[in-house]
Amino acid sequence: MKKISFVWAFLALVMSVSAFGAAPKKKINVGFSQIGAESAWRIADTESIISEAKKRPNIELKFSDAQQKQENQIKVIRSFIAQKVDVIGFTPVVETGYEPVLREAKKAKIPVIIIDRTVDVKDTSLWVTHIGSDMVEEGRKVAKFMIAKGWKGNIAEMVGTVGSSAAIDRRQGFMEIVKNHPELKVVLSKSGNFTRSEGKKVMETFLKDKGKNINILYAHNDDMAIGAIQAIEEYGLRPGVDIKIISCDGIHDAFQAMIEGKLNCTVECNPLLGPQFFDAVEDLKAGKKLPKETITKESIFPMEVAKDIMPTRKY
Ligand code: GZL
Repeated sequence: MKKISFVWAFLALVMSVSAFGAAPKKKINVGFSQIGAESAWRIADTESIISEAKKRPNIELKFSDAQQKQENQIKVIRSFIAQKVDVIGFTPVVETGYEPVLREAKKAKIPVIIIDRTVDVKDTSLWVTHIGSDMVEEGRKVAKFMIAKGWKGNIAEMVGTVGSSAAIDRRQGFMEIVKNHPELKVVLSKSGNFTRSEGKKVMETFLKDKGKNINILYAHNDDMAIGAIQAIEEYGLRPGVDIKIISCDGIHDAFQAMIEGKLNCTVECNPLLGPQFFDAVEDLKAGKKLPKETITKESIFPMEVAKDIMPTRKY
């Protein structure tokens, strides 16, 4: 008799709980380590991640800005592990040096999703999936644009952050094509670390060294190109005319510079990765199998289309 009343009491409890609404679903705790705020591209990327997390009530986001320092990223990833987050997301400042902390995450059974830049790690089991651009292809697009436009002469290359996959790949794709075109010659190459201020400083050194003998500037991102444009004008030359300029990202200020005739082309690199990142997080937690790689679709914008396209741009 006692047993039956216990069963009824238990059923009544279950019914009452469900009558007052099911117990709140456990949130998915995500720790994200962002590189920094070095460029307009990065700021747009951060905005995309944070705003997307806010749209998803089942996501609890712990967001950290590493101020472009790898040691800060490693430290905060360790703290995410200690806090036992459900998923770790990050964009590596540079390609190497993350293997130990990725092994610690794996040992703690915390899956890692990489977006944007990549890591150079043999053991690909250390992360679940990568979502980002094909930056070797972006470098190829830069070279093919120069050739299609019939550009000739001395190229100054402004490299992104040394050791980053973005800089390595954009140079690799570019050189793969240019090496077969003797009319294009890289005579200067130096890192501006993807920032506007360093881009201006590096361009000043380029101009001091080669001045009017620079025919083309290839900047690995728009922010460095915009810094370079200031230096070229202060030097007394016309950016986009005396020195042709092409860069990567496709930020708002690049479109403005193209409308003003100071930048000749920008190769798009999409920073709005928030929705794809959190879709991957939710799919992962739902037990779905994720592709190892998801490449974002991108375009190329010559100055001639800047005025028409600019109103459609989201970053
Ligand atoms: C590219 C990204 C680069 C951008 C820069 O995917 O990693 O980092 O081109 C940013 O603007 O700093």
